[in-house]
Amino acid sequence: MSEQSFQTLGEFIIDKQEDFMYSTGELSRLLSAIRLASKVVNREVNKAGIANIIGKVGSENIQGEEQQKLDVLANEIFIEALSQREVVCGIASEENDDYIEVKCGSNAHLSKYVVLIDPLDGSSNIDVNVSVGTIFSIYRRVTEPGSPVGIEDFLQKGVNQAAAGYVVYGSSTMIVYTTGNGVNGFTLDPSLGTYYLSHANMEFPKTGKIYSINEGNYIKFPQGVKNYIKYCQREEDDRPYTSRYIGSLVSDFHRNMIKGGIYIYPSTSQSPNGKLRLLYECNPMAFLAEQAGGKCTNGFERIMEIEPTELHQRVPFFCGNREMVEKAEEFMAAAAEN
Ligand code: P6P
Repeated sequence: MSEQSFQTLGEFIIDKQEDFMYSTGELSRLLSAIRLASKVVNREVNKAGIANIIGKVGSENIQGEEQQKLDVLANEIFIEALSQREVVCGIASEENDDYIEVKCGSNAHLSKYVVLIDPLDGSSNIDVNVSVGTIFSIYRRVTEPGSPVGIEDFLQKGVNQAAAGYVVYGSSTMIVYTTGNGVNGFTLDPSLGTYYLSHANMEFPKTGKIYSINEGNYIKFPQGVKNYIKYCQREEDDRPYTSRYIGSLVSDFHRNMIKGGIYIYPSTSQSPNGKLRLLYECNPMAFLAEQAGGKCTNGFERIMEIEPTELHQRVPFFCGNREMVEKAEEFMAAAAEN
């Protein structure tokens, strides 16, 4: 094998441990648990078509969405990996109605972190072999160490995140994460089962020409969004922009961060708060976006400043290049004035 010039994710996590004052190594162990779980999920995603685990288990999650078999499996894999290592005291998942107090082992309750996760985002794409992702958000608990974890440990503003990231199970599998010191991407070498640093210090390009939105919902969009879409399509200056929408948030976000673009899931007449969930989709992606020089709002205010009220609450979501998000916000503000 040619000499790999990349640092492994494991080495990187240890090297960056110094970024944390009084680091106890707990966050490093937490990130390592996520790394391991992602490899197991990657194996299952890659064999989905063969292992006949495609399709639905006939159950629904709290979102009322039919759960794919892989949804359920991915959820179990991440919960198991996080629980068995006594690195978190609580877990909230898109697939679970309520949060889970981690009791495995004698010390889990002493851990200072909670994790919120969307174990397999975009899972409806699995049957058609389109990339999917895992999204995670990590907070320090606010309740007393050793006491039972409480809902207040999960209902924290995005600005309080200790770390956030995603796994994209695409043409290659990558982990992209931040601990507040920039964004770094690691690509899995499946022949070795090792992630290597492949995208150091990821940042949105200064400009972007891609807009990602489900235009099938056009008629239901707020007027400001309709006006912004028409702006993207007009033949003037550097436009028309390119429309790219995979239907998998992680994949659309990942492409836009590399090539430059904006992803919008706005409120609609049917869903006044949009579709995406604040705590385990919008906040982690917002943390990454801001750390990569981008911007993330609900069309009017910073996503990471929104005070959460419910575990599965939804918010409108505008995320990407700073200048593209600000242009979209201009159209939202102008429409709101009329
Ligand atoms: P729609 C997947 O269910 C998801 O949460 C995101 O990954 C994706 O961008 C969006 O919903 C797709 O939603 O309504 O356009 O199919």
